Amino acid sequence: MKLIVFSDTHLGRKNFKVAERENDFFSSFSKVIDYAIESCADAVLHAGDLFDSAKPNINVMIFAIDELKRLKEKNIPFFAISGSHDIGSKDTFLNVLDSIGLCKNLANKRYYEVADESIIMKGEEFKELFVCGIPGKNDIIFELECFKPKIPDKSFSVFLFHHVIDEINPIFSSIKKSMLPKGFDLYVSGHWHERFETMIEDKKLIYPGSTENCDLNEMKSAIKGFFEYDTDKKKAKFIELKIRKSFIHEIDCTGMTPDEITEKMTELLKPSNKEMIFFMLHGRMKSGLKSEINRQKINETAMKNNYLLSKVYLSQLQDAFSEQVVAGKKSIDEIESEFFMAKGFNKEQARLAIKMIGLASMNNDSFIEVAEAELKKEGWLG
Ligand SMILES: [Mn+2]
Repeated sequence: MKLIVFSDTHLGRKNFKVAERENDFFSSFSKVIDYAIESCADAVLHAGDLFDSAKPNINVMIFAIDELKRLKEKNIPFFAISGSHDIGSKDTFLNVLDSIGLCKNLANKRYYEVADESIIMKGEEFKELFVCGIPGKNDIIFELECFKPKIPDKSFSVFLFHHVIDEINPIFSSIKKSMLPKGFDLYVSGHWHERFETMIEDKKLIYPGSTENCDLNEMKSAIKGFFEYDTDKKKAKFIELKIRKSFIHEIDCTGMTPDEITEKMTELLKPSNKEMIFFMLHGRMKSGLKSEINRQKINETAMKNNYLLSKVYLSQLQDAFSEQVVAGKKSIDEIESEFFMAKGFNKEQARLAIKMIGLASMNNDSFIEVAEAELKKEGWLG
């Protein structure tokens, strides 16, 4: 059998509030569906975060319905689990898709049966395939050892989950690889947005990763795609998706003036084909304030040169030393730090709070995204 395996499609996500970005996420999804149909796949598997939210906007719902209908017309079943993004506090739109027969949500409670001390996982059978899974909730891990999969004889069995294992990243992991139920032929997980492959005993565990860049951090590595899995050869082939390009320029502005910095960025704005460009500025300027950097000129040049969007990040950049500081008076950082310590913050929390103020004062509409990325980088957010 041929299985198409993907994950973290985050339909409905529109990063940087640009309409085209929503279409980029749609486009990646459609390409996977096209591939499944053209390659005559037997089944399509999705490991969570199909949508960016549990209640997507109507245009997003219509898009998903239309795409899944294409699979249905070819009799290709679509198996999924809800991920951390599409679970919601009460219910998930995945259950609507399930109810109208376009998807099997294996995280739906009808697939579990409580029996004595254990929970039987019933899953779904299709031809010789057996698929079951758990929703991408962290509290489910406490019940994990109670789960008893009911794997039919002579089937090719797949376990879907949506958790980061310790082997990928001990800080961001919510599950130990050793906790996963044994006896499956293939393990597929989402939540980690980069492609990752490992083994569980002699069986493969694959993370296809996200199909588009969900944030600025992801754009740094930016290889996106999905897996084609051959159950006879037990081979997983990664197929790369062509996505919109982005350029990230980290510029050390130490010893530069605001005009020189503006000029340097302008030079980097070569004619584009609707790419995205980001300038991350750092260091201490020779003179002037960061507000003197001409961001309007950068924006206008970027638009003239056909970029989809351009962003200048100043949070790591420092104004030139003011005379006050040189004269031995307190810097703004010191004053802020004292303020937070007086409020009962420890040194580390105060440092982080000051960093957040720096980000917020950029008055940037992607503040939340940037702040989240920073907190993640610092290990405060999973
Ligand atoms: Mn995700």
